[in-house]
Amino acid sequence: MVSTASRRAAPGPAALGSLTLGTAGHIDHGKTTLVRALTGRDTDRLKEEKERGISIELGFAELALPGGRLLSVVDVPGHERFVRNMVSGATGIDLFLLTVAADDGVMPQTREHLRIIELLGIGTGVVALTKIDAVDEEMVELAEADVRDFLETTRYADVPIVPVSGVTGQGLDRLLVALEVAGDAVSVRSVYPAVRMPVDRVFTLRGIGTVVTGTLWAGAVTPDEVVAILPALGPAAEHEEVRIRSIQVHDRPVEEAVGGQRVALNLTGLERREVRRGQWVVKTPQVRPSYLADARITLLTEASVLERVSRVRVDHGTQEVLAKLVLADRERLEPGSSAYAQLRFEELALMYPGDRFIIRGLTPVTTVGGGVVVDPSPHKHGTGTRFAERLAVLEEGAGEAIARLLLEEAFPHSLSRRVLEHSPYLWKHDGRKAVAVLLAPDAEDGAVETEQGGLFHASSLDALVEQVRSTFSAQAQVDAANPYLSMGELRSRLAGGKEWPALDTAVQILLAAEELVRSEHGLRSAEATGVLEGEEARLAEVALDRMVGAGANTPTAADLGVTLQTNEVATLRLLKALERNGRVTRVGEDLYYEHDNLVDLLSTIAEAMQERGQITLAEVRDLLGTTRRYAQALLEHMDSEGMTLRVGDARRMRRRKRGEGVGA
Ligand SMILES: Nc1nc2c(ncn2[C@@H]2O[C@H](COP(=O)(O)OP(=O)(O)OP(=O)(O)O)[C@@H](O)[C@H]2O)c(=O)[nH]1
Ligand SMILES: [Mg+2]
Repeated sequence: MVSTASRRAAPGPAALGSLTLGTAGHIDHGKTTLVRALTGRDTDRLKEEKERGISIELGFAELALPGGRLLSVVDVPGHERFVRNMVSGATGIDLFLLTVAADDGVMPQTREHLRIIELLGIGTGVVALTKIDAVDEEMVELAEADVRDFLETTRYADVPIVPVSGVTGQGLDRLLVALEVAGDAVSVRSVYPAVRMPVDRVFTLRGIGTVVTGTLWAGAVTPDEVVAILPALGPAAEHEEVRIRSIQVHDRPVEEAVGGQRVALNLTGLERREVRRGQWVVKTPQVRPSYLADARITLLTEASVLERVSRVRVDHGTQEVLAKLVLADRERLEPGSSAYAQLRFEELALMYPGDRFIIRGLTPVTTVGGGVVVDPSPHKHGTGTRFAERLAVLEEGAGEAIARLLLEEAFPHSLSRRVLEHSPYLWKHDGRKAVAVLLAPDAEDGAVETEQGGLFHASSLDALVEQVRSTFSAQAQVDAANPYLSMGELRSRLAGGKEWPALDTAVQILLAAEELVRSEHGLRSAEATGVLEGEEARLAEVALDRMVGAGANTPTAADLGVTLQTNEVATLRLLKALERNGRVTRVGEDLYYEHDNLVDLLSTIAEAMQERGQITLAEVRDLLGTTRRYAQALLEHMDSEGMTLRVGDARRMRRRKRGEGVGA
């Protein structure tokens, strides 16, 4: 199992580990006032915020709990126009502090914010019922009941509701205790174990340079380390190796910042305009930015039906990007249900498997749902059950099922064992174990490891081996004289001319099994018998040499055996192979003529026959200066080829049909 414990590992001086608390709640429900009452810090820093009396940007403060734990507090705006900023703040938090004003009760952004928190997978939190100083006790009770009713519709039915006043300080002690309890209950979040931080602010400090801030999601960073800023803002703006000069956590310099902490990084050699909110600071990025992501998405019960293709806003980390959302296996998605979908972004996004995001409509701009990334760099695809089935394997399958899928998809290429074991798709699994299961001798639909340490999907490779096998047998059948194929020919027949590593492996397998033979002419099926190679080919040339100028008195197999110093069986094998190659023709028992020689002999006979009208055996014998035996064999050959007709003791030409010629 890839350890996600690193998120909480190596706690800093705060000993209890770093947690981030995010506020949530409708506009004017007292979030900022409460944060100030708890921490002493006014997080509404902007002039516009002061003037309008509302929060716009994220605010940050540090809260020391009585038990010693330090919480990083992110205060978010409640205005419906700033939900995007709220999502940026809520991303990466560990627990929430939802405020509901006792004089107002549950309002639209009370619901929307808590839905967002739910969709982001935040485990727990506390509700503060604020402004109790402004209402009577009965109102407090009514408001509390209202909140409880709402909580019942969420996964947070059991979180405590603490009545407080940010103005008088009433109830704050109880609130701190409730936060303490909630903090202790925070379980390790299952986030991808990559060291990364979504950038929420960028500024320049005189004499120091560019500073970026954010909440570190996992892992640890130390000064002097090199990080990448992703996705690049353009082709000319790639910053893959940026050095961290120094780090601060809540305005204090530190030698190490860890997951869950509020972090400010001073980056060297980077102008302020070269980095912006929405980008990520990543150490050794294992996943690359992509225009596509496949995800499981969930539609809120309050949302309307989602059509198969729709345009949406996707809020992920601190980035908001427009996207086309394409349902993977259905025409429409009903409110309250979930399905797989492909997101096609208009800008590059950097998503890791398991990442949560929020989906908002274009008009009206309301939260409609959220999702979890299943494949951060899929191929572009439309709607069809097979896409959903593939995603189900990646999301819910056992490690070996995922590894098998990756091998199948990589085919006809192999994956190195190391790469497969560390695949981002196996982040929730033990990659080594998954691969070992596939390589076990009794594995069903397992993997094959090559000598070079590459892994192939076994059944795909089997199928290719079978294709290669039948390609060679077909070649041997079609052209017995030339059963050979070069690697290049095989490639163009089976792989469209491409370099397929699997094709080389398939050939190696068949060579090792002695089903294929490699010769000077290329590769051939071992079943292609009678072909002449090597020493046999040399002997055949010697035999042909003797036969070429022999006229009617062609050497017999026995004669040739003497010349070649081979036995009769071997000589006949040679002659049969030459016959298959079309170089010699069998004319009688043990009598073979070289092809061109035979053509000459037969035309001599045919011409004589034409002149004389007919011809006898004795005349042929004399004409060719040979013996009866050879003359007879030649005439019988002509008979059987349908060139001549027997008339008593003589032969004459058969009337030729159109298109027929004289030939061997
Ligand atoms: N009487 C009383 N007034 C409060 C209390 N909390 C906040 N207020 C007042 O309510 C108004 C809004 O408070 P804020 O803390 O700015 O509310 P907010 O939730 O941060 O608002 P946004 O960030 O804009 O969503 C201010 O005038 C506060 O003084 C409280 O507990 N009692
Ligand atoms: Mg505020």
